[in-house]
Amino acid sequence: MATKDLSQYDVNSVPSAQNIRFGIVVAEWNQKITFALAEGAISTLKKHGATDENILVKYVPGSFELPLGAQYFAEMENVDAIIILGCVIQGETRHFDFICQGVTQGTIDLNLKYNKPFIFGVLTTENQQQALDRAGGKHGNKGDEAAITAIKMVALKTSFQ
Ligand code: DLZ
Repeated sequence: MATKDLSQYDVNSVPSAQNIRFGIVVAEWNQKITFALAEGAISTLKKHGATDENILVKYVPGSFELPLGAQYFAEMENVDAIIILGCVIQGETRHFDFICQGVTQGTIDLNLKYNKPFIFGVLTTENQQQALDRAGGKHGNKGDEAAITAIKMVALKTSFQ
């Protein structure tokens, strides 16, 4: 289990997000948490130079729908990276496993199919408190981390061009 704020990072090690265009797909299921993840991601992108015009946000019903929502971005918008934000909380049935498996494999497939970064910002927790702790609570905000990862992956791709 995490024992620290996972969103701690060296600000100077992050490339500029100026002129990078981002898509963010947010699951509405567990929206108290996912909307907090989105706020974290957006404010972190802006902190590193992204503009409002270059941050596009769309919503899907649940985490299972995130890969398709992200694919719509890749096909219909000119974006450099897509950030996928969701929260799956363990219940009494195996639904949790199937949703986690679907969104994880779906995200990997998108990365390789479109050759651009699709960042996995999905919390998969045992309970709501663990999720709150990672959506602006004592373990930071997974949305911030997803934003940093998106910026770094776009910079990595650019470094090859
Ligand atoms: C059905 C369902 C359940 C039980 N739990 C979650 C969850 O914890 N987090 C989440 O994002 N979505 C959940 N969903 C909804 C599914 O992701 C999906 O929207 C439905 O199965 C319809 O495809």
